[in-house]
Amino acid sequence: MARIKREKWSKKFGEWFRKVLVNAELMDYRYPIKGCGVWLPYGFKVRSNVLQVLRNLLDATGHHEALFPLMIPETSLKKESTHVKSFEEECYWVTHGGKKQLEIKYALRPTSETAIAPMLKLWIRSHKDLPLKLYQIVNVFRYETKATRPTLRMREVSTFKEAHTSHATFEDAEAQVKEAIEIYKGYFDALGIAYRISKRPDWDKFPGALYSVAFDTVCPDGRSLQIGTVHNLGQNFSKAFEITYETEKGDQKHIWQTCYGISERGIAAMLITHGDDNGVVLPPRIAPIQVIIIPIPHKEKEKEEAIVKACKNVTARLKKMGISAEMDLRPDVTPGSKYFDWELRGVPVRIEIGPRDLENNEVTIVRRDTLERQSFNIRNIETAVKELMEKIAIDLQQKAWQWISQRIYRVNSLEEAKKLLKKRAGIVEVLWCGNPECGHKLEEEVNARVLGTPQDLEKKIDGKCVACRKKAENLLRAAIAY
Ligand code: 5CA
Ligand code: ZN
Repeated sequence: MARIKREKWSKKFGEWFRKVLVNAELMDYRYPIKGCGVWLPYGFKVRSNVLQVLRNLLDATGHHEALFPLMIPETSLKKESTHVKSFEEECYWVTHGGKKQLEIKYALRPTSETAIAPMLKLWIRSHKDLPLKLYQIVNVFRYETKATRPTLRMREVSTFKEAHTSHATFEDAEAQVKEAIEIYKGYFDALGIAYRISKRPDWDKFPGALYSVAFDTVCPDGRSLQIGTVHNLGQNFSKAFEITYETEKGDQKHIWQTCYGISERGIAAMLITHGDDNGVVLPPRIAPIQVIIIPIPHKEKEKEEAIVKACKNVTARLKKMGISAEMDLRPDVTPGSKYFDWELRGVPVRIEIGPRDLENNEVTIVRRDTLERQSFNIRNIETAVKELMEKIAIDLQQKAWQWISQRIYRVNSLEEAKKLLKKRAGIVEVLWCGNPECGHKLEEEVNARVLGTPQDLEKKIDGKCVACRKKAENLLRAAIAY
């Protein structure tokens, strides 16, 4: 792989990312339909490990995994008017069964509110059925008109985790939004991704929602990337689909709903956050292979055999500890090429064993993230590797948070904000009166996107709106967004 230096990332990271996906055998994007890609076996393992983190978080908080059909009849999709207005244009439509034209066409789900709602209507009878917290991990289809990008903007989103919850009261739905935000924090923290949490402005909320809260990260080029969203749907869908429950007193009331979704874009954010010149860098929890053990060849047969034996021994001991360790014993490949291959694939820890190491009863351990080398006594190898992996996870996360904090700017004038946005410096925060017009002023000219108001800050607002100079009510974030 032609290496792309990290200094050039600001401009070249898109190219780096496309190359690394293929070269590290994560995804092949050359499928004959634009916006569709193939998860390669190694990438699929990474994906599975990421999803395990997510499933654990959801299952531990009373969510139940289910699986709904892919096709949604147009009659269902059309029931909630704002929802359909936005998604109609983005749907792939199934119009024929064989040669016969269908009477009612089916949409390939762009998201599943309208696939789930008719079933909730059948299932939910009384307050005892609530809350009901479901999720599914499926592919969804969106005929995206913006430029598609592997894993970042797909037309077949292959890894869409959507949670859909039903509640008796507005307050319960509000509490669910808070829980969902905590779950996503835990998820992105496990992947070592840094983020900001913002309540989207009214003009950019999810179609059919009361309001939307989003997680955004910042890419190496200074553009923001929306990596997850949590929506309070209010009663919009329950009214459209007439989903009611019997209260304790015996009256019928419409349910309150929330939904929250993330996709392979989060996996992409993990790769982009930690990657470097040499390829991807995987957090140890996510890495399919956590430790790669490489023997340093020796001319003398006996010494060579002793080295291989030591490698096998170390591998077995690590495996016994539940660590995913593998040896690279390929005979005709130089150690240098082996390092290159495993660095590219992001294996967090490399162990080299050579003749000198053996003489000293030592092994050489190299961490993927910093490429630092250290010698360890072979006797303590288990503890050394365990501790190192924990340290790598913490360091990766800290580095990511440090990086993003240097790309958040608090500014006092519209000019300053626009100047920073124009050069894609990251996320800018300004004082705002709450008037959409003032928000749009920030978006105009530089083609920025308002990300919304902070949900992750203790705000003391004191000052004037950057656009109209009236009293500010809140902070407003904006960035050039992907
Ligand atoms: N029904 C709601 C919650 S499940 C929903 O569809 N929300 S969404 O439209 O905001 O999508 C959830 C997340 O999926 C987004 O925050 C974004 O990170 C990701 N996503 C959306 N469109 C794509 C796409 N075309 N390719 C990859 N990821 C996407
Ligand atoms: Zn204003």
